[in-house]
This record gives sequence, structure tokens and C-alpha cells, in this order.
Amino acid sequence: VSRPTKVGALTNALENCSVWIRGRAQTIRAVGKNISFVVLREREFTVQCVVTVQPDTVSRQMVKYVSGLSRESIIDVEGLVSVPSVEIKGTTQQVEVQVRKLYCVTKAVVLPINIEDAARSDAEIEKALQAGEKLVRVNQDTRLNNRSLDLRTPANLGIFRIQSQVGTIFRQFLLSEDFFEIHTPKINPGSSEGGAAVFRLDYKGQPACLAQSPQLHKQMAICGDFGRVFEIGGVFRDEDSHTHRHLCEFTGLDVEMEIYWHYSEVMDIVDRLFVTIFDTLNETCQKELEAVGRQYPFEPLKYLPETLRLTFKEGVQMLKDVGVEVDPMGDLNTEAERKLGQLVLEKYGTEFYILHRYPLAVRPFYTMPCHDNPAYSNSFDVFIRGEEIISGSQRVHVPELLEERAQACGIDLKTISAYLDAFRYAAPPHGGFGAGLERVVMLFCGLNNIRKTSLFPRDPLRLAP
Ligand code: ATP
Ligand code: AMO
Repeated sequence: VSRPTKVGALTNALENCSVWIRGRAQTIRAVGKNISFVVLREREFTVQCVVTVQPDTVSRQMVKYVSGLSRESIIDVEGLVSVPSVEIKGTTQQVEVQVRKLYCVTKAVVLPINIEDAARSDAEIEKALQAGEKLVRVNQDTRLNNRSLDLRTPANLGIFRIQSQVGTIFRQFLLSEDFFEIHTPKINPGSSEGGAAVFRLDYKGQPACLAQSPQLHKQMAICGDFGRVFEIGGVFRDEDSHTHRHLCEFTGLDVEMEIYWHYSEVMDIVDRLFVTIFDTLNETCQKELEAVGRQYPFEPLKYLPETLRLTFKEGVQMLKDVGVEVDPMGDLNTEAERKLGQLVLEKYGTEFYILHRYPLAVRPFYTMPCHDNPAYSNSFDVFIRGEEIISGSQRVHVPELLEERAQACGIDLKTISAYLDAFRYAAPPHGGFGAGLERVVMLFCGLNNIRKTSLFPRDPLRLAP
């Protein structure tokens, strides 16, 4: 079956060849009664199509019909590829198509968003406004309300191709390290991370929750002797916070593994996995990163071949040294995390690092206390550009201690009874971590809002589209 030639494949090599292409009418411009220009877009590629009156193929009526086409309609064009003598501005392809036939495949109605305007950077918008150009700044709500239009911009195409690549590398790396993929239930009798941020629902007359993380079941898979597992799946949190980095539904990248000596075995995986993700993105997603950067300029992430590890205590000391007072046995607030990110960058030249040995009191019930000082824990958070992307730890595998910790953290033991039982039949020492896919992409690309990296974001105010 024949298919159209890709707009991105239209080059000088096809000069004088007859081609069939399909794309969206990005702009339509009539010049007098005898010529119309249509810029046709397919994905991130654009080409100018010239409709000129010609004795056998193109009538005046046809030129008129073309000038009346609506933007974003899907158009089939047949024509000859030509190479103009001057540089073509405003299209990605440096050839034109001299149209012989043109059909409208699907007609678009009047658009709530002009895609060209939606694709401009802030700097470009400022410049255009100063030059007296008429354009409408497209705000985030309008974009998200009309997401399938907004997704047509090159930056968005880039963001979601990068997101797909992160998932692919995550999976490939872990498979190559002897992990295998599991799928845990998303409807559960209780919460896994502690009470507040959980969506409750009625499950055939029983109280139930949407999974706040795959935490308990990924650990139970380890109790089932699976050794090393991972999951890429939906995570649901009834967040009240209206922040740039919290969603009510996000994609968890979760890992759980047996360990033999120390929780650093888990951090070793984080280190090699994420350095591989960053290296591979820089190698294979150059075009996508450029497309994102054209609309949302950012500096490439600075990271080291071997990830920096600092203890929580060292982090607190670095903050103290510059006069930032934080509770040495509490959690860092957003501001302190950002500040520490800055200090680490200045001192160590990296924007990606691990902070470990957190105070036990600020970690979930399943976290293993430190052997030498139970006020601390065998746990870590990982940061990109001063913001958290990962939490992880060694888990408590001793049933008595696990029950004690759950009780101390106010967990209703009835809701986790099968989980607790799994440990009574002997669990191997183990640990793991969870990362948020949307946060990884947001922070790698230096974006300012997690809604930009969620295909159809769910936040406290948004349940649709
Ligand atoms: P985790 O669930 O692992 O803790 P997180 O990044 O969502 O990941 P939170 O515990 O929600 O972390 O918050 C971490 C820090 O971010 C908190 O200490 C708090 O200071 C800050 N924070 C959380 N929500 C908000 C908010 N709505 N506004 C300002 N700061 C917030
Ligand atoms: P935690 O609660 O820290 O840990 O979540 C792990 C990671 O998930 C991401 N994340 C979010 N992303 C978007 N919107 C949110 N509301 C949101 N909340 C969290 C962050 C965070 O680092 N069970 C543990 C992990 C483990 O120990 O294995 C857990 O859920 O990137």
C-alpha cells in the first residue's frame, strides 16, 4: 500500500519528483487571485506548498478554494518538489512543493489556540509584541483545556518523546541488571505512605484506597523471592498543594531489590541508572532537547560520572555554614532544598546528587533505622536542580520491628495485615526507591511546572480533559 512521503523527508534530492504529502495547514496566505501559499506541517516539520494557476491542473477557483481553507485542517497535496534560488524562511524544509492537486481530508473549525503563537518562547513573544505584531499569549489553563491542540507544538512533541525515552531506558537498564517488571494493584484496602494524601473509594461495600505507591506490593514481591523487580505505573495522591511539582496522579518509576551488606547497594543502582538515563537522553534526544529549549530555554543538566553522595547531616551543616537555620532532625523545606542545591553546585559542580541517612522521624514506617544510631535511617532522597525526584531506603524486614514502626506511625494494622504476614514467613534484607517520571523530565529539561510534562495533568483543580 502506498503511503505519503514524510514532510521531514522532503529534500533537494527529490527535486522535480512528484510527491504526495499529508499534513496540517499551518498557515494559508493568498497573494492576489492567482497564487496561494500553504505551509503544511507534519509533526515538527513544515514545508511551503505553492498553489499557482496552471492551464491543465490548477484553476483560479482552486486557488480561491485553497485560500479559504481553515488552519489545522488535514490536507493531502500532490505536486512537484522544487528548489527555490533563495532561502525559505519560516519552514523547516528548504524545498517547496508546486501543487497539482490538493484535497482537504478533515476540516478544522475555528481554533481556540493559534499553534504558531503557542509555540513561541517568552522572549519571542516580547519581541513580536514590541514589533507591533498582533498575537495572543496562550496561558497555561487555555493550553491544558485544549491539550490536544497544545500538544502539536514542537516543544511538546519533544517533551513527550523524551518522557517515552526515559521509560525505555529505565526498563532496558533494569532488565539488563537482572530485574523484571511487575504490575501491582492500584486499588487497595489502605494507604502505603501514611494517611493524608489518599483517594478513598467504595469497593463493593468495603472502604478502599487508590494506590499511593506500589510500596507494599513491591516489597511483598521480594518476600515472594522475586529478587529484583521494577514497575512503571500510575500513582494517585489526594494532594491539596497547588505547587509547580505536585500532581494528583503521576507515573511512578519504582524499584525494589534484595541487598546483602548495605543500603548503598540501592544507591549504586540509582547512580548508574540515572547517569545512564542522562547520558542516553543527551545522545539520542538532541533534536527533542533543542525543540524544548527553543520554547523554554534551559542549561543542560550538570552531573558527575559518579553521583555525589552527602549525608543529611553534611547537608544541614552546609546550610548552617551560610546562615540557613534548619531543624537537624526535621525534613528540609522546599526553600532549604533549593538552597542546598545551589551550594552543592557551587562546591561540587553537580546539579544531581544523593542526600542520605535522613532522620528516622521524617521517613515512612517501612524505613530501616540506622544500626549505629536509630534516630537516623538507612534512607535517601535524590535531587535534580535542588528539587526531589527520588525517595528510597532499606526496608524493615524484621516483623516485630515493622509492626512497632507501623504502630508508632499511626498506621491501622488491619489494613496491612497481609503485608505484615509476608514478613513473618521470613523476608530477605531489601531496599528500593521510587521516582516520579514527570518530575524527572521536568527537572532534566529545567521546566518550571510539572503540568508541562504530564500528558493530561490531574491536579487539585483539574480532572479534565
Ligand atoms: P515526598 O512525597 O517524597 O515527600 P514531595 O516532593 O512531594 O515528595 P513533600 O513531603 O510533599 O515532598 O514535601 C517536601 C517539602 O516540600 C516539604 O517539606 C514542604 O516544605 C514542601 N512543600 C510541600 N507542599 C508544599 C506546598 N504546597 N507549598 C510549599 N511547599 C510545600
Ligand atoms: P515518595 O512519596 O517520595 O516515595 O514518592 C516518590 C517520588 O514520586 C514523586 N512524587 C510526585 N510526583 C508528582 N506529584 C506528586 N504529588 C508526587 N509525590 C511524589 C517524586 C518522589 O520523589 N514508596 C516511596 C518510594 C520508595 O521508597 O520506594 C514513595 O512513594 O519524584
